Amino acid sequence: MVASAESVAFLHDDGLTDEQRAALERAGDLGWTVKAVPFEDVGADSTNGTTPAGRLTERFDVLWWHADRPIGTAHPLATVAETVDAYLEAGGDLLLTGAGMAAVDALAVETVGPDVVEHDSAGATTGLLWRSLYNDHPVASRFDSLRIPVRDGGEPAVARYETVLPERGEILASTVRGESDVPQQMRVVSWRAGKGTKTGATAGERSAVDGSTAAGTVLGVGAGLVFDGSAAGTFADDRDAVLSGCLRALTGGYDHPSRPHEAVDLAGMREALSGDADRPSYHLTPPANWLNDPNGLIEYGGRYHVFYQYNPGGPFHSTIHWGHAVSDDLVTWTDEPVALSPSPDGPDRHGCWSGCAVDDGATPRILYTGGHGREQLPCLATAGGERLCRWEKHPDNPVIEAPPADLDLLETDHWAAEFRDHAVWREGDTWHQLIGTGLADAGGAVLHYTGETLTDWRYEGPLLVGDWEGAGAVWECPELLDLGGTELLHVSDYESVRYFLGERRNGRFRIERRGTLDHGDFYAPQSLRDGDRWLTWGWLKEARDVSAQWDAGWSGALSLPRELSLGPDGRLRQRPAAELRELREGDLDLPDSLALGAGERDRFDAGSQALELDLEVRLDDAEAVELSVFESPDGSEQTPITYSRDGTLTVNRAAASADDRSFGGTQRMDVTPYDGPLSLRVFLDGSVVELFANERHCLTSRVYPTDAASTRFSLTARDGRATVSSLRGWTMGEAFADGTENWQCSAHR
Ligand code: DQQ
Repeated sequence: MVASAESVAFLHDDGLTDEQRAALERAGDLGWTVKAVPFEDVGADSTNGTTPAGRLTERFDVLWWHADRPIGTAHPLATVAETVDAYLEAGGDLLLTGAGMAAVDALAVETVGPDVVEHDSAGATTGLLWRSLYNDHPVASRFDSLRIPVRDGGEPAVARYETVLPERGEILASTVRGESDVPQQMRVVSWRAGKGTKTGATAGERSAVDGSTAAGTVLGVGAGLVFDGSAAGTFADDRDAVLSGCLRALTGGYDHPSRPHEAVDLAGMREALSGDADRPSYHLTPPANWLNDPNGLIEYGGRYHVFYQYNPGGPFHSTIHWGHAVSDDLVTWTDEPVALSPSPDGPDRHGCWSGCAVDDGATPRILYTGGHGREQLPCLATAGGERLCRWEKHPDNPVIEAPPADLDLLETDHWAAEFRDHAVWREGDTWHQLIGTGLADAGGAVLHYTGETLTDWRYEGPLLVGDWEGAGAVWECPELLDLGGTELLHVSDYESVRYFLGERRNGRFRIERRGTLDHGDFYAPQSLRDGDRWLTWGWLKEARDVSAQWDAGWSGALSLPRELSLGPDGRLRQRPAAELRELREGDLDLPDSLALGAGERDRFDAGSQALELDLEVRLDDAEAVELSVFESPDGSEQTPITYSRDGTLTVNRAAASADDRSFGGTQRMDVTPYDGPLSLRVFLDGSVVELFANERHCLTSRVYPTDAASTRFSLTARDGRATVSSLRGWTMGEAFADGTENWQCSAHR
């Protein structure tokens, strides 16, 4: 705040439109001191020794431009950009409503303007979908819901971000339409302006304005606040509360957030979500917002780097960047700022999608999918330093210009050709690359390329085509792992992760065995070669709806690292990485073994929702043994894991949440062939149940207990007697306990 009285300059062209006049008057009625200021006065020459910006600073706390028609590049704010920039540099604040948010790229505050500027569609009630991360904002804190309707009619001019994110601003709210959340339509953005962002204003000029180098805030509300006529409908009070909340946020010293790759407060984001019992504590999660596939896994300079598909704009899949976490021990992790962002003018403008890292003669490089419009093509980038905090994109990206011309690749609503995700490795002097796709007349496929360098690729042919019933139309995230004589190829077919054991012969993969890597909510895994072992992480998708994810403020976790190998029987082994034992904290007080009688239940309270349980179970003459986890004291909330005589293991989620929200059905896997007892390692972590059966079969389930006291578990046998021949359990430590103490990447890189 720079003026003594809280006052607002309502900027306008020669005359006020009816809508602008109504907005101006309404703000006055709400108690704000608002003065209409024509643009020609803003840019006027100095008459009394002060600059135009100086005069604005002296008189007004906030400049407000309410643009009630879609604006072009020659809009009136652009004509006074220098003055407005200098005003912002001096600590003044700016509110842009209606289509006005589109003015930010004409000012110094932003390089990527809103990509949609239009008249909003008529129809359903429309409003703001506020991010839970910022529910202390003066707009949101007034409402007891994150969903704030502001109009019931009209087709006002609006501006919003939809396929790109502002480079410098932080999204505060998206859109709610009728009963539906539309997170992809991002309508409220906050910028910290100034701080040398541009402007012709030198430090000398700034101090001529108010003697400081403070910077103001810009709030863009491209939301269709309508003041003239009846469009606000029954939501006029809410609309007014939004306007006043915005003006209060600007005048009242609210601490506006910055984008993650600028002044990073990753620890603060994690802290803000720390009260959420559904949030895993020892699995890898994003600091907040959205995570999907693990990417670019690499051990470099003695540290493990995990990158992941990340949307800084909120907990939904869109505008994908690469998030970054680092570990020395695979157990404790440190959040690092965003490592890879779309380039507004690059082939990855609409997203940096999945890819891998390679060590190219001690230089880490990544190959990832750049999305641009309806095209997706491979892009190369090289580490810009030892800490892998940022990546220099190759100037000739994309490194493959187009998918193979002789293939009829599947075209979908989104993509001209499904063609993405990269696994790259070297054999001798030759690089090999796999890319996932779908063939229009066959099904999912893995395409094979080779090259002497990472920029020149030769198409060799399809390594494998899913031309059988049920193979899936598209295969994503293919990967080929050498398990010593036998190779493992896995693909993600939208539903699950299929793996094939076999070998390459004459450019084709010959399948000897096949299976499913994990029978639950596990997708798009990627692996890291660590010495002589393979470690694999997968994305643990949420099993709850878009709105529940929005409310939580975060979405997605990675599985525990799994060691993949081949057993002496030629079958796949999957075990949790040995290092995870270091996460064990408290030893649970449990009997070494248990005899389970039919109809009897042995109950235990672990006092925590972050646990590991290890047990070995013999069915004796029982039909099944049930281990019920995340159980509430009265048993109304519980997730039963059942091992049955027919050789199946199921996770039943019908009663996982006591409040009638039941997300997902029963998940099942076959745990045969095995003729001895079942050995089960169970990792429970907030909303994750990750199961390893007989070190071979995995099932990861997402469940959402509502009761903080659902920390109990119980065991029972059905239709006979069974034996738990060993039973141990531990409470587990935290993966991100250190905050940013071990930070490698500074906020300003
Ligand atoms: N997720 C990425 C794609 C990949 C998919 C986009 C798999 O590259 O095909 O975020 O989850």
